[in-house]
Formats: sequence, C-alpha cells, structure tokens
Amino acid sequence: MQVVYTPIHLAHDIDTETYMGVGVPANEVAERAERIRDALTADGGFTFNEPTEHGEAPITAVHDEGLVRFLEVAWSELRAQQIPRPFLSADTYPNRSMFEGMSEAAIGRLVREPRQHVGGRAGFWGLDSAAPLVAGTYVAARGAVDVALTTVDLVLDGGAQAAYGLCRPPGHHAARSMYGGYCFFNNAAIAADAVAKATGERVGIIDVDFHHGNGTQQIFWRRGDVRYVSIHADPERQYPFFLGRADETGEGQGSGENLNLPLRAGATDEDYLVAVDRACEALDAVPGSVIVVSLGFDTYGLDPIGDFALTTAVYHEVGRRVAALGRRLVILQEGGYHRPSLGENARAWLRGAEGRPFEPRPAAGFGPSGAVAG
Ligand code: Q9C
Ligand code: ZN
Repeated sequence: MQVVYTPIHLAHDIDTETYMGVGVPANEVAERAERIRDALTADGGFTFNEPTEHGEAPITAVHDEGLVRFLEVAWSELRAQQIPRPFLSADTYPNRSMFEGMSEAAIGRLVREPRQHVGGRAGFWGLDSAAPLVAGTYVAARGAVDVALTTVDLVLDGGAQAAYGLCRPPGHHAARSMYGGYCFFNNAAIAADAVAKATGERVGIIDVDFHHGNGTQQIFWRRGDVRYVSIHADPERQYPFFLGRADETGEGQGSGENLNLPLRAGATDEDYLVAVDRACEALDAVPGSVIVVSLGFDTYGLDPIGDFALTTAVYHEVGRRVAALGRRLVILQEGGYHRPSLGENARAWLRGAEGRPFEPRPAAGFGPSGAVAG
C-alpha cells in the first residue's frame, strides 16, 4: 500500500497538555507517528511517499481564513506578549451563556475575535485546553494537510485502490472556525472536500476514531454531497461532550447525511463490528467511488484515554469490511495513544484493507497476553 509521511510533524513537539486545569504528560506526541512509520517500514509491504505542497486554497475551502491566520501567528504573539508558557492554551472561552437572551443577530455581531490578548484570541478560536500549540505547530499542521491531499492524489490520479496518510497532528475535532482536541486543521474534511470537487461525485466518510469527529460533522452538516458516519464513545461520558449523539442527522441538503453511532464504555470487538456493519450499510447507500477513513486506535483496550476493549485482531476485520464496500479508500490517521500497540494496530487495519493476511509480531512489544513490554 502507498503511504504518505513527512518528518515535518516532529516540529509539533509536545510533551505536556492541560487536563481540567492541570498540566499532565501529553497524549498526542511525535512518538505516535514514528511508531507507526517504523512498523509499516518493517512490514515491507508499504511504499513511502513524501507529501507535495498543496497551498492554502484547499484549507480555506473548509476553514475560516481567520483560523488559519490565528494559528499562523499565535506562537509569535504568545512570545511577543511575554507570557512565559511552554505552550499556548486559552485563557477565556466565549461560553454560550455569556450571550443568553441576546438575539441571533446580536450574537453574530458581539461574538468577535479580540484583537490583542493571545489568551482571549485562543479562547475565540479554540474548543478546549487539550490542544497545546507550540512554535512548530502551524508548520506541522500544514504538513498534515499536505499528507492528506497527497494521499487523495495517489488515489485519484495515481490509480491506488487504497492509500494511507500518516497525518499528525490529527484533524477531526477541528471545525470550520475552531481548533481543539489535539487537532488544528481537519485533514479528513479537507481531503473529502477535495475529492468531492475533483470527482463531482458524492463522498462518504467513515470515522472510526474513539471520539466523535465533531469538526467533520460541523463542516458537512448542511451538505448533501458528503455523508459522515461515525462510531464513537457516547458523548454523555466522553469528549467532545457537546456533539456526537444519535439524534444529530444533518440539516437542509445534509438532512439524513450524518449518522452517529455512539457506544457504551467497555464496548467489545463484537459490539464494534455490529456498528461497523451499520456504518457500512449507510455508506453503501451513497453513490460514488471514494471513501475517506478517519482512522483512530484510541478504541484499543489499553488506550490511556479511551474506554473501549478492542483487540488488534478486530482492526484487521474492520479494514477488511470497509474495503469490502468496493470503493477506493483515502485512509487518514487520527488518534490512538497507547504507543506500544500503534504500529501493530495500523499494520493490522491496513493489511485488512488490502485483503492481505495479518500475522501479529510479538517482537513489537506485546506478548499474546496483551501485556505491555515497552
Ligand atoms: N484525559 C483525538 O483523538 N481530551 N483527540 C483528553 C484526557 C481531549 C482526542 C482528556 C481528547 C482529544 C484526535
Ligand atoms: Zn480520538
């Protein structure tokens, strides 16, 4: 399988995130992508490509230009304002109740980007404090978009039946005018929009990250040309909390084009495959030749922030079932934070998507017990 990877992601060099006001060791770290790269290299069945530059136009096709400009200058503003922080995180967010009783028209006028303080600006553009921004974040996030768009090129122009973009930072929590949840630009949404425009066909997205892809849902909410289907932890108990429920189905042209399949804590391989079959049915009903996959491994049983119980073997089966739709696949990496298993889980999924068998490699750090060796 063709793979797109760039070391530019290393510039997004994160070691700490904030969780409920306290600094904790970061989950979304560079080692994640390096582990996956190493495992795919060792496998021998993957061909690596460098991304090509695709510029800003495909980004502003789905994101507000103000978000792009803020992310571009945020780090230098933090430094210029002499706020001694190892990373940028917001001070104040515009909670919706701040505007309670004001008309929609008034709110549209009053909720505006503060011109000066970077902590207020980060609150205006940001969803949460879990997406630390450092000196190299913007360059790395642009690199991840180029990875996604180069993966699209391999599928649309290169004749690949499936290709994998090792995007880092991930993207599915980033909405049109918002970053958050370790995400800055929505790689999968940018890719799906590019596919829709290039082919004139309808596009399906299947999001199998542990978390609901609120950003992707928001971006395509009213669009009839992109169907978004997501299997994720019920937002009653898990991030992003405020979107991802089963009754969110889209509006206008997008009415019926959004399908959320929330699952309980402890969801097993069997539970998950039932949801995968429902998701595949919804995608099978959409005409078109390309499906974008938002691929996460935070569904794994040992993931430090997920609460599902999936095993490596099920990823091979999920990849197989998604490929069985018979569409070309643009597979893009989202989350997954149990670092020792990431390489094996990626190998399992991608080999399944290519119809190749998967033999686990115990040497990768796992005994058959699933115990973590390294
Ligand atoms: N105690 C993705 O998987 N909250 N983003 C983490 C940890 C944020 C996940 C709380 C989770 C964001 C791409
Ligand atoms: Zn996730």
